[in-house]
This record gives sequence, structure tokens and C-alpha cells, in this order.
Amino acid sequence: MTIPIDVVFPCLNEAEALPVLLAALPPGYRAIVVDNGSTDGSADVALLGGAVVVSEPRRGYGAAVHAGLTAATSDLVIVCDADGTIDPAEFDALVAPVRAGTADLAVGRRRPTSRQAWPVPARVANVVLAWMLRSRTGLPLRDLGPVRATRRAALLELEVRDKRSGYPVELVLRAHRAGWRLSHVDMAYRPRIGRSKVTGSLRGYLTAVRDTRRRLAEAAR
Ligand SMILES: Nc1nc2c(ncn2[C@@H]2O[C@H](COP(=O)(O)OP(=O)(O)O)[C@@H](O)[C@H]2O)c(=O)[nH]1
Ligand SMILES: [Mg+2]
Repeated sequence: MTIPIDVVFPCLNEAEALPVLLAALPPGYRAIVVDNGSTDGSADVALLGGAVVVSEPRRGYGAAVHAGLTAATSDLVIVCDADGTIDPAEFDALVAPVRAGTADLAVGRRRPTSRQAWPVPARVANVVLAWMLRSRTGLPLRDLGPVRATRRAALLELEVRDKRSGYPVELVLRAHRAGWRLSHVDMAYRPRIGRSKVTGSLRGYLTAVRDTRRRLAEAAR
């Protein structure tokens, strides 16, 4: 029997999305849901759905991702939003370049399935951010998507420190410094189930902009 690939799902109040998401997980993957202080019963829903549940009381996307990576045991890992935007049926395609050794980091490039799937302000911010990171690193980054695959030990060795929404930017900057090869995999991006915590809420959006700026400024020093 082959060892399943761990999929880390950072989760803050995603009780609505989790049943659909976990039921869609193909064979060969194990879900690790990192409950980040949810108040909507996400942890119970995740357990019912067959996931391993890890509890991370410290709020923030980066804190949740890190806790999940620490609990994971597989060689290859996927980190994916727990909001139902990504179809786990596409995980095999995402993992393929890392498995084949042609990339160290595979990032899902979002292909929205409808206009509602990806709000315009979030799309614009993402284009600008991807351009900034591209020009800084030379990496072929087009989208800082909500799903990525890599090797767990290598990722932990990068020592990404951001505990909040600056995590993906810091990851790309550190990956570049470590000489990683990045590859994009097109993935359908569906409207999220439930309310957005980052780009869909003003508070989350402003925090994301601030965290991201900080990481970029640090890298420029
Ligand atoms: N913003 C935020 N998201 C968290 C946190 N902990 C876990 N998450 C999860 O991180 C993922 C990203 O958030 P999401 O609302 O989808 O952001 P969006 O994709 O920009 O709309 C989701 O699966 C959240 O449930 C946290 O403390 N803050
Ligand atoms: Mg999301």
C-alpha cells in the first residue's frame, strides 16, 4: 500500500464547506484539518468527514498551515483552502510536477468557473502581487493561489515565519532564495462555500495587504 499524501486544510469556520470538500478527496490523500478557533463546529464536522483534526489556537493562516505541516507525516504535502473553491479531484495534477522532480513547488493557477468565484478587487490585488514577486525573484509566478504542493521536509526547512496572511508571499521569497523551481498548474476556481475570511472581508483584506507589504519590504532590505 502506498502512503497517502497529507493535505493540510487551514480552517476558520468552514463547517459548511467541509462535508463537500472531504467527500471529494480522492483515494491516496489524507485530510488534516487545522481548526483555528472555529466557533461553528468545524472540528466536529471535519472528524465526521474522516479528517485528522489538529487544533491551533493561535489565529492566522500561517499559524494554521504551520501546525498542519508539523502534524503531517507524508513526504509530499498539499496545502489547500478549506472553502470549497478547489476540487480535490485535481490534486493528482497538482502534485505531478513535484513528484516527477520537475518542480520543487507547484502552485495552483486559478481558472475561475464563474464571475462570482473571484471578486474583482481580489483579482487585481493578486495580479499586482504576482507581478511584484515575479520582477523581484524571476520566478514564473502568475497567481499566488490558495493551493500548493511541495515536499514537507523541504518546506519546513525554509522556516517561513509569518503567522498570518503574509505566509504565501514569504514562502515564495524564501523558496526563491533557496533556489526552488516553481511551476503552475491550472485549476478550476469555484465560488467559495460560506463567507471569506481574507479577501472577501474588509478587515481580512486590509490585514492581508499589510502583512504582504511587510514581507516584501523585509525582502527588499
Ligand atoms: N484569514 C484567516 N483564514 C484562516 C485562519 N485560519 C484558518 N484560515 C483558513 O485559511 C483559508 C483562507 O481563507 P479564505 O477565507 O478562503 O480567504 P480567501 O481565499 O482570500 O477568500 C480558509 O480555508 C480559512 O478557513 C485565520 O486565522 N485567518
Ligand atoms: Mg479561499
